[in-house]
Amino acid sequence: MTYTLCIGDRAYSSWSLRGWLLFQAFGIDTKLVTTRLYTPGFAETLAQFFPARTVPALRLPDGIVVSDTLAIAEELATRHPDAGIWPSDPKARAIARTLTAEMHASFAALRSHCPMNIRVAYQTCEPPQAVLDDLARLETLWAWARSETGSSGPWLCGDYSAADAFFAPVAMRIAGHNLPVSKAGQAYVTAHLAHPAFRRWRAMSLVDSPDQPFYNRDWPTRDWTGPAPLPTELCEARPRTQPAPIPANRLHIFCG
Ligand SMILES: N[C@@H](CCC(=O)N[C@@H](CS)C(=O)NCC(=O)O)C(=O)O
Repeated sequence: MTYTLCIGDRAYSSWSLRGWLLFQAFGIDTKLVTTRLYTPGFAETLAQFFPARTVPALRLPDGIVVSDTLAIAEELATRHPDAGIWPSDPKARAIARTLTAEMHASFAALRSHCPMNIRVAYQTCEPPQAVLDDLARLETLWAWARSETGSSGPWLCGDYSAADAFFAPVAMRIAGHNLPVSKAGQAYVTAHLAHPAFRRWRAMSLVDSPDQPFYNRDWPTRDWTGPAPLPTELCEARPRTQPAPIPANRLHIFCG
């Protein structure tokens, strides 16, 4: 028995990305079940994950469903204490937990004005003041984490932790919506775009299902400025359900 993680459209489901990174970025295996947001099949698939109503939803090996990313992070950290989901240093861990909880609960303006859409990059999204205020709050938290933990590398609290996994969709929003951030903020975004697990997700998100026009906006577009995606193929059969190791030059996504 192992874990089973249910995720939504990779291009649009920011919470699914967070949930998936909690496995992929920390070397924990899971089976994957995919579903599509805003389709009749969504509720049907989630019925197998009672009582979850949103993605991601995780079925633990003992059958219990954990239906929220923060709870998934805590559950995995408890079950895999050496995976590094939280920093081992108590002070850095408290900071990582604070950042993660803030991300989980806040930034409504950014989230609603700039929905995650990995398939498009905009020249501008005409950010209103509330979005700029959210960005300022994010940058305050990021700078505070670095200064308190002494992190001088790419990540906020030392090594990559759950806090970084939770901010990956924000990095995607900043890059995809060309949002104004400081040099330090931009460096953090760049680190996310180059992270192997994020690159794998992004490559898969470009081909894993049809577009959801609901997420499109009328803003002028531009070319993607991050690393080019690895060539990715959608395959009909699913000979294995757990993510393969990241191959050097090609990804296969098994649907069905
Ligand atoms: N608090 C939840 C939020 C999950 C969430 O809102 N997921 C969205 C997709 S990104 C969803 O399932 N939306 C479908 C719906 O609300 O019906 C978590 O942390 O996992």
